[in-house]
Amino acid sequence: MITLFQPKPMFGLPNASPYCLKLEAFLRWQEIPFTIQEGLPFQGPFNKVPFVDYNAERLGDSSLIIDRLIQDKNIRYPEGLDMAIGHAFQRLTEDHLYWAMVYFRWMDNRAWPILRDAFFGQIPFPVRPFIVSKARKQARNALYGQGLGRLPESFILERARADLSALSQRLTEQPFVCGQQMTHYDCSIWAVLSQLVNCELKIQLTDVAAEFPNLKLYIERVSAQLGTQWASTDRSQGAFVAA
Ligand SMILES: N[C@@H](CCC(=O)N[C@@H](CS)C(=O)NCC(=O)O)C(=O)O
Repeated sequence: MITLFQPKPMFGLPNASPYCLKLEAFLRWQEIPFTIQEGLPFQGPFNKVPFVDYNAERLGDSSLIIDRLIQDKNIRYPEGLDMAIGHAFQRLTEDHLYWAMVYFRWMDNRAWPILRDAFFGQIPFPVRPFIVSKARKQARNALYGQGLGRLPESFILERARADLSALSQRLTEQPFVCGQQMTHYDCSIWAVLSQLVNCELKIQLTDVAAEFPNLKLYIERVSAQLGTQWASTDRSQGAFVAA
């Protein structure tokens, strides 16, 4: 049995972290039994969520965990899928588009107060301002270190638009990122796109993603493959409760 540690559901999604959403999607898609416990980054091996307890080991990093499960459960894909394309688009979404999302969640003064109250609102007042300011500073430093945070906002938006355009083109040509069948790469891409398209926290990238209507159809296609109410319920109606 696997225990998945991640933050609580938020903004109408099972998780506001795309990496947590991706890993949970993968476990559900592969019907690998797991339970969920609330976890915070500092408890994980890499100071990030998600992390898992698996066979008496604590493992971190969603991709490392998925690679390990693919190996241990002997998960095989059919011939003919373009796994290199899947790998490249996973990098595009997780290591570039994700950071644009972080920018517009944490640095844009329209989204920030909503995010702040949702993430930190439960912390008792005397320490809350200190923790909030530390966390936002960390986010700003991370964005600066990654590089996007050094650019003017309009450039970040254009870069994200270029990513979404490339994804949209690929997913017009093929139903899933590697071709005709879903792979774990779709869990990554679906999880990031869900944050832009289906999240109650609207950011500037929400509008940019809406310029590519086939991305919403792709989200629905992957949700249907996940095959559970967890993924397919229309969360925009507020009807969803995480299992
Ligand atoms: N490469 C990691 C990335 C995980 C990650 O960045 N998680 C974020 C939440 S979306 C986190 O824990 N951030 C807390 C921090 O950086 O202190 C994975 O795939 O699991």
